[in-house]
Amino acid sequence: MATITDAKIIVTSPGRNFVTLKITTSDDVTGLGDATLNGRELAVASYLRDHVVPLLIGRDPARIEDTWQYLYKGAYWRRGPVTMTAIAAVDTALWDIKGKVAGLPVYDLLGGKAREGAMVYGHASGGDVAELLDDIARFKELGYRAIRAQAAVPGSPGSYGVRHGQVYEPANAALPEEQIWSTEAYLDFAPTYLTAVRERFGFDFHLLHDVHHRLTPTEAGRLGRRLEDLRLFWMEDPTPAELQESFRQIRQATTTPIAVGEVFNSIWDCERLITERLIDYIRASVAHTGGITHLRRIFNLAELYQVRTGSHGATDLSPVSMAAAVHLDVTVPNFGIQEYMGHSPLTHEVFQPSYELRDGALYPSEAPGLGVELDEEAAARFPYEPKYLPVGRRADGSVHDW
Ligand code: GCO
Ligand code: MG
Repeated sequence: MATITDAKIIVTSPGRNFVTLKITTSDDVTGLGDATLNGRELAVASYLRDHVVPLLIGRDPARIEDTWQYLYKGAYWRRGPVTMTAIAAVDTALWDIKGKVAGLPVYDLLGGKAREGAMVYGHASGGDVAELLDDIARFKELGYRAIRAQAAVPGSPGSYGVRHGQVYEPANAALPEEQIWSTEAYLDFAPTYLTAVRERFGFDFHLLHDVHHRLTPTEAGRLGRRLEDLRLFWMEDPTPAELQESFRQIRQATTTPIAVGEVFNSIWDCERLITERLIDYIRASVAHTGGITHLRRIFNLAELYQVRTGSHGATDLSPVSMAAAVHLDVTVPNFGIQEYMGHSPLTHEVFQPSYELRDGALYPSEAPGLGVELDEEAAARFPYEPKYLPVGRRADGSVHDW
């Protein structure tokens, strides 16, 4: 039996921070797992280094499910983003190893392809409506079949999702930037620019929009109703999801499809949302939801209730978990869509994934395992830099959901 002989935590910042776990076995097979938790990176690095790595040495790398249960139940303290991101990194690295040992891509270990590629959506944005429309035209030319649209709200400098420069990167400051947000200005403006998008480009592509947890259920229901004729693919994160029951009110108010889940870390965050059909798409990710093993369980539960998948894929999910997501996406029958923001050239100096973007879809490679290489020498050239996500405030100074 092979054993785990080494597990190393690599913290690197090629354009943004990433934490990666690299597991090595006694047969010299290595596997990678993404352990990046935006703005809380070092907490996961410490959890892994101080509390997980010592438990991995000597274990059988083939026993993925047993290792998952051991780390989850064995910690006694369950769930939470730090714990579940750490478990995810171990789980993903073990699937990578299993694929390499078997000589098979991970999608084949998961039952094989149900489709060739995973349709993705790209992020179009603009400082005003004209800029947004130009950006959408650019994504359409690039072959995207699904596009998310976000524009800066006049009078609300803290608008979510507007790119400045080449890459959208909200974790941009050594201490959190504070951004002023006006729900009223947003609710007046968002329907006008989303309507302008449909008027200019028609309905032959999927249009998505992210509310980023900023509305109450009442406000979200009202927005969803106003957007119904635009036939959105989804309205994302309409309200904070700690209270799963609040989605029932949105559901009753509108037929605009609802997506949620990028901050979830366990099946228990969405069990009710799924089994009571309060949402249409579950957006949990490999990196933050306990890895391939646990995310597959969520997707399988969702399938029973006709909820489709739409995994989080922002730049803060490294190419390692993006590759894992694509392997899982092509196997699950209830796949919906995959978010894909791409990564910067600097990030690709460190991580070389072999998935391919073609005609608006990501295709996994045939390489054994996940098909991602990490250049450790390049990683060492980019030391960690503290970077925080912004904090939202209302005009009266009180804290609002960012
Ligand atoms: C998305 C997300 C991200 C998050 C980011 C936080 O839909 O892609 O909302 O942009 O804000 O992942 O770290
Ligand atoms: Mg989002």
